[in-house]
Amino acid sequence: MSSIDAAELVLARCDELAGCTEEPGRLTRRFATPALREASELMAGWMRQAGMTVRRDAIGNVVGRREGGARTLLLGSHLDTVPDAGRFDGPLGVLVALAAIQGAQDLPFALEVYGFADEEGTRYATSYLASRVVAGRFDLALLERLDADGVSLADALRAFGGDPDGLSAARRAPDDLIGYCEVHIEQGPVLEARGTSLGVVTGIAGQSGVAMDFVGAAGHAGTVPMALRRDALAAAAEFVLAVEELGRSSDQLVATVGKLSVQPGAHNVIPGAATLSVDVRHLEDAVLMDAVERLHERATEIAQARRVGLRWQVRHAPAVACDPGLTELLAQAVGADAVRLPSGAGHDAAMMASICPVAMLFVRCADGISHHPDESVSVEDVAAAIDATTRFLRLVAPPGPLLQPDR
Ligand code: HGY
Ligand code: MN
Ligand code: MN
Repeated sequence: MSSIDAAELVLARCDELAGCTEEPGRLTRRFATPALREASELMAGWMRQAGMTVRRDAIGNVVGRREGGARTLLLGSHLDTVPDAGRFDGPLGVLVALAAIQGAQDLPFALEVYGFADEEGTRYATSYLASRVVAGRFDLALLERLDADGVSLADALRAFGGDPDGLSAARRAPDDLIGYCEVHIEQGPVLEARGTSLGVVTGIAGQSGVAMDFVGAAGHAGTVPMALRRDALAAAAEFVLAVEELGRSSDQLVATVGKLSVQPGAHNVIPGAATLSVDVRHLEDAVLMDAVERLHERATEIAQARRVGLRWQVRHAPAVACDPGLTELLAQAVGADAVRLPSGAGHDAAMMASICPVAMLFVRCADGISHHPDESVSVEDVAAAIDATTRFLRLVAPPGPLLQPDR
C-alpha cells in the first residue's frame, strides 16, 4: 500500500471513530462510556488486522502487541475526547502507529500500540488517567471520585469491563521498555506558519488544574440590599478577569477558566455558590507554581473582601523533556531540517516519561485549531507522518548506549 493510501485509510478510520460518540451530532467520548467501548472495539479489530495480538488492561486501555525480541517499543495515544471534540486529537496517533508498523517488519524488538482510555480527563477531572496507571503513578483514592452523575470512577471502570482492584497489573515495568513514541496533531499554528508537515517535540509543558468554589449566600434578588449580599458569582467574575490578566502578564504563560457553574442558578436568586475550573500552563514548573500561588492569593483576597468562602484544590502535572536520544532518531527520520518545537498541550508521553524515554512527532493541523470540531489534517501530512514513523522504527536499533534510560 502506498503511504497516501495508508493515510487515506487512517483518515477514514478517524471518521469512523468519530461516529462513536455519547452525543448525536457532536463528538464527545469520555472515559468508560459505551462510546469509548465502541471505539476501543473498532481499534482492537484494526490492531488484529495489523497482525497484533490484542488485550485490554485493567484501566480499559486497548493494547496491540507484535512480538519481535526481548525488549519492547511502545507507540500510541488516546481514544477519549473532550466535549464537542475534533476527530484527530488522540486517535490519529494510534492509527498512524498502526499504519507505520506495517512498513517495518522484522524489527529486533517487540512493538506495542496503546489506545489509552483516558487522557483528557473530561469525566473525572484527572490528568493522564490511563497512562498514569501504566506508569504506576495512579492514586487509588481517585477510584472514589464521582462524575457529574454521581457515578464513582471504580463503578464506571467495572461497568466498562476494567478492574479497579487489579490496576497494578496494568503497570509496565521499565526494565524491558526501549521507549514510547507518540504521534499527535500539533493543536497549534507553528508548523503551518513554518510551512512544514511534521515537527519533533522537545518537551511538554507542565499543567496545573485548580478545582475551586466561591461559597456565598443565596438570597432574594429583589429584597437583599446590594451592600448586604455575599454574591458568589460576582466573586468568580472578578477572579476570572484576574486569571486572564495573569495569563497575559508573561509570554509563555497561559491561564484559562474553562468551566463555571452557578448554584442555585435562577434569574431571581442571588448566586450562593460558583464552581470554577482553572487551567494554567508553562514550560517551566517554577514559573507555573508561582503563577498558581499568585492566583490563590488573589482568590483569597477576593473571597475576604466579599465575605465569601473559598475552596481551592490543585493538581499538578510537571513539565517533561523528551528523551534526547530517541528524539534525535525521530528527527533523523523526519529529515535534516526537522523543525523542533515544545508542546503546550499535555500528552500521554508526559506520563510515560516516568518509566521510559519518550519522543513525540507533531503533524501540522489547519489554522492551529484543536479541541474543536473543525480540527483538520491533510492526507499528505498524515502520509508524511506514517513514513517518518516507519523510518524511526527502523532507526531504533536494539538498545545501545544512546537509548539506555539514564535512571
Ligand atoms: O489539555 C490538554 O493539553 C490535552 O489535550 N489533554
Ligand atoms: Mn486534547
Ligand atoms: Mn490529545
